[in-house]
Amino acid sequence: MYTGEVPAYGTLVTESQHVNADHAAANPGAERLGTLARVTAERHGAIRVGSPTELAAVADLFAAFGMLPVGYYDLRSADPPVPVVSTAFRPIDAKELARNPFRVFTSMLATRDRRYFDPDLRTRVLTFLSRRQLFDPALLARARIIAAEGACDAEEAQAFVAAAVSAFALSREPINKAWYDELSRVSAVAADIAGVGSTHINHLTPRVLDIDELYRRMTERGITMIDAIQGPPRTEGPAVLLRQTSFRALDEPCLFRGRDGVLSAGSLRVRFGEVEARGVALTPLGRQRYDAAMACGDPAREWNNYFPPTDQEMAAEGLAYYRGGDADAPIVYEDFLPASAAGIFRSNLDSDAQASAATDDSGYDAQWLAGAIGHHIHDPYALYEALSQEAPQ
Ligand code: OOG
Ligand code: NI
Repeated sequence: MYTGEVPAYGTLVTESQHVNADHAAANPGAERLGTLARVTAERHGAIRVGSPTELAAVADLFAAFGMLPVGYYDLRSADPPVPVVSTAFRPIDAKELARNPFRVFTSMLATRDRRYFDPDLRTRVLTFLSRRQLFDPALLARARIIAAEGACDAEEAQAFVAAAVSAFALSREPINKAWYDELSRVSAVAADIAGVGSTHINHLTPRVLDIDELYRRMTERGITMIDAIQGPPRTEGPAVLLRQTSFRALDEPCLFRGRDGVLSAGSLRVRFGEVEARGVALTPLGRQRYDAAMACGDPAREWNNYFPPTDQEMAAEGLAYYRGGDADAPIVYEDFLPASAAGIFRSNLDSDAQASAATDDSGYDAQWLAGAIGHHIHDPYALYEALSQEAPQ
């Protein structure tokens, strides 16, 4: 669906496959962070929803695919802020991830935050959201049964996946222009989420073994990437966490409905492309070091003052996770980075959020979100810690 709708994504996937094959052929140890087959199949996507009810529906749908909410990201603390709180749906078991290396970063509009939504606007947003239906109730009912049974037969799976995919296509329904514009003044994200009647995959991200090379090749092919690769710099030592970069999709035609009810042709830029490279997962101590390195002004230059050059030392100093503590068995970072996520959001929006001087008494945090959607949100560190206790394979 996405290749059909966003042609530049097709180019990205093709280039990513070439980069991976070339990199694996030229570097004997290239597959230490994942086999060529897995990395080349691997994707993450992103969607955005408006309310806990909608997020709970997403959780039910993805549970049928063995994807559970992991981690809590508050992008309101980014600079500049994005008025959403997020989690990511993915398999939590290493064996399942190896066979099903898919994640969906899922953001929820922060309508309880008064700095962006005064009580009147919040009420109107909630009313709008309560009238729309992101997923067919029959699809969700099937999803709940599949999740409970842990399986379904192949024929049913085909129909189920096709129905789930179509729920994430970009809608061609006319958009109420006045409402969309009012929300755009709060934030482009608010309009993208609550200005339209459905949700859509806004990007899909292949994984590469060498993101600097991919960046070069995409630029060569005439696709303008954002200025920088987000996340840790390229280093000589072990790759850590997650590096990512993106490009803007083209304008896509849409229909706006004016106050007078008349339809007019317009365009929106709501979908884009992104690519990622993954490194070893950092422990809380390693993450503190990472945050300090990134705050130092020139992380690429200063990196060696924060991190040792070998996996042996990373393991011995308790900075990163390795299976059974074995430096030859790095545990890949399977999650996201809030600063990079906010950078990815921002690079693809026309304007930043306009915060008022009101105080935030929303109470948003991981526990609040878990309670609001009625699903446990897994702690990524607990998952890495448990895996590090297992013997290398
Ligand atoms: C999500 C942006 C976050 C990433 O890779 O960090 C993300 C969005 O734009 O909805 O996908
Ligand atoms: Ni992404």
